[in-house]
Amino acid sequence: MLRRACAVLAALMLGGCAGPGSGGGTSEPRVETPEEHAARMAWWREARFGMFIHWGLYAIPAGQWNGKKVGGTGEWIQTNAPIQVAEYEPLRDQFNPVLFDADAWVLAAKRAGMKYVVITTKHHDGFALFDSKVSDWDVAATPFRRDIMREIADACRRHGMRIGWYHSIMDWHHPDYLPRRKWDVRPADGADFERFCEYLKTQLGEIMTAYGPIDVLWFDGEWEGTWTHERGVELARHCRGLNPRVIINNRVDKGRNDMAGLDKPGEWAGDFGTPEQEVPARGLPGMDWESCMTMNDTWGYRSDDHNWKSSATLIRTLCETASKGGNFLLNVGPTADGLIPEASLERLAEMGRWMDVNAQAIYGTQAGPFGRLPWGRCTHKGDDLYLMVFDWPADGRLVVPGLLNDVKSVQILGERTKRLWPVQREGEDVALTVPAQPVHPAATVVKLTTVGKPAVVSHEPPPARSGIKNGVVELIATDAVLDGPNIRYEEKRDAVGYWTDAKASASWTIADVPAGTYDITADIACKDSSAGSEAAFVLGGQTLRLTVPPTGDWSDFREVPVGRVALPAGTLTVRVGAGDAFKEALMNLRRVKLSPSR
Ligand code: FHN
Repeated sequence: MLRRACAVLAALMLGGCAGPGSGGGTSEPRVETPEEHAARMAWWREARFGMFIHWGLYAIPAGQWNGKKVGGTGEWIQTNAPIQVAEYEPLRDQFNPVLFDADAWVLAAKRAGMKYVVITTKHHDGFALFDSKVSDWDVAATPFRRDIMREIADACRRHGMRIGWYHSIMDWHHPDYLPRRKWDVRPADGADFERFCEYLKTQLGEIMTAYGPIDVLWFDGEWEGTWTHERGVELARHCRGLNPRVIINNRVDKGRNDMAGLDKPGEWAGDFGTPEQEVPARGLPGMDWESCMTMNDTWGYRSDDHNWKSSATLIRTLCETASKGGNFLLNVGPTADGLIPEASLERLAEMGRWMDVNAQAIYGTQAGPFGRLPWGRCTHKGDDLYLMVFDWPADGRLVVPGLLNDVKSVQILGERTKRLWPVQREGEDVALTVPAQPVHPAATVVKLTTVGKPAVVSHEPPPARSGIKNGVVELIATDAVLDGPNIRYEEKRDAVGYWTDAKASASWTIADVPAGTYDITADIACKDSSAGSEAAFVLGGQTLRLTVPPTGDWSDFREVPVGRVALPAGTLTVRVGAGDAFKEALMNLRRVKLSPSR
């Protein structure tokens, strides 16, 4: 799990790299203390809100190639079309974003209330938006010639914004990167991945030193087999050796649990988790994480993507991430001319107007103390609770459930009349009388100051966890360690899904399981058309096979018997994978239960 321990592990990587292809260690590792870690993360935790920028050659085709629309996100066009490297390279000669204005971009972020900018220095197509000494597949070789990282870094410093470099490990252009794409006709013999890793480290050295100290390294494209945990740990160590203050995301290593973004159990490099296009279902105490999202459906610009999220949705997502103790990294995909799309600017401006009034409910706050709130979200700072009300009570009565403290004051941010708003204790709850109309339709913030640190009684059931209850071993989806392609935990189904590859598996390890004979059952869902695959449940040195029955659809869960097994006492590992038969997908799996046989 992405915890202090991982940060300490990451901090152990001070100095150069040891190990294969890394140029050898240059300094003794030093453990970063929790206090030092907290100091290094302090600005990031305070910031809560940043701008993501996906920009590169792919903005030129903007989702079309040879007169045809290419599906998928704009920055993936080379693979989705596909476009051979030799055909893609001429885009370099067309890149001339004469309307690019780094100050305008950085100010748009700042005025939206964002505190940091993370921009693609190199995406998967391998093209560098900076002047690299080790490649001419870079902006210096374009008609534009200007060093974009230089201009962004200078603008960020001018306007007091923190600087983040996104850098893709996966590289579809470099001849030494492996594996080759299926569509790539270039021969792979002679390709030397170690040599690619040296190139990767050299370019990272360039972007980490040529523009002054930068604040965040946002790695991506770490999911392929050639990139390993060992390489991730070494690379994080390399980067931290260049700048011990830099904050590095968890995609430098292999711990990420797919789009859910947080680390699987274990020790992984990286300072924060990276949920993508989603916000974790609940606050994750002790964990740093940042949800990254698009404003429409694409990261890199597509001329045909007009599916914009409303400003209200984006404001509420910001409230949602902050209410769970996370950061929100919101993306813009500038055009080939160098302009942030008007629709993005409109939303940024609207978010900025909301932040002008309510920023104190976001910056430097922690996850609120409540479980699910019927009317909105809550953040917390000292004795202040920021009630971010999405559904404003038409009857003027806002109930705060389970708040045990007395209330010192109630202030509605942005409310013109600074009057006192009556408070009524109703058993464990506190009822506030508020005006009939909200201040902002998306979210109106009620700042409630308590007497003493807020204390809340929650009737929310604690989040279920895997473990042994009354002799029954329960293994739940959210705790599964997932391995293999595509498989992921699906928040909305609370199940392991996307089991579309026979190599994928889900496993659990539970200590202190009593000896005995157990009946195994599984909560599964399987669309009728995909039924008939075979699932293999491997535990206690035995394999139980289940022919997956139809349950109707991927969300229709049913508990099905799997078999009976005798187990010795001790630590139990259960691994679920594909057996011999495999259809469209194996199944969705919500829970595995081992009940002592009667
Ligand atoms: O493949 C990339 C994608 O293009 C985009 O950069 C996102 C942003 O986080 N990351 C990868 C998909 O997870």
